[in-house]
Amino acid sequence: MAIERTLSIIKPDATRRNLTGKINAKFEEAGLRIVAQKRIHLSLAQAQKFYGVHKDRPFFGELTEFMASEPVVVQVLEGEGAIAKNREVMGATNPANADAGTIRKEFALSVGENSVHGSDAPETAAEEIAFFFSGLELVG
Ligand code: RTP
Ligand code: MG
Repeated sequence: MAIERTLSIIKPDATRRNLTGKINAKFEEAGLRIVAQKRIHLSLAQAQKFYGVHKDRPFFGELTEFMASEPVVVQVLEGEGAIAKNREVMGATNPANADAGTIRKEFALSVGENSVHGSDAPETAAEEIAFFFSGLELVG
């Protein structure tokens, strides 16, 4: 399995509840290295651009308003098979369906306020990392 990088976002429901450290511990325990990280407050336009793939879904308004409601922590995680590994550590989108020990099982409030985002494929990971970070900010 190759070393990969993936884009992770700790969402407003989690930053608001001071869960950044506990969530980062889950990533690090799984062997994912945090090679870039910053706290930002997305504008609504930035959230709409980031989630453009979902623009026709019924939850688009709710999702983008939530993501712009309070600060988020955006980060790049690196490791063997990092894209799939991160999604394993995150758990299912709906916390009711997430496995025990996953971030969403332990911390998510609902299917919308589900604490973390993770890229879903190599192409989206590359696009999403470039959306938030310049090459200079990635410290491997
Ligand atoms: P993410 O993109 O945030 O990592 O989550 P995901 O792949 O597990 O889920 P996705 O289908 O890509 O949906 C993106 C985000 O939209 C919100 N959502 N709300 N109300 C709903 O039924 C609903 N469905 C999805 C969630 O915040 C989800 O993470
Ligand atoms: Mg997704």
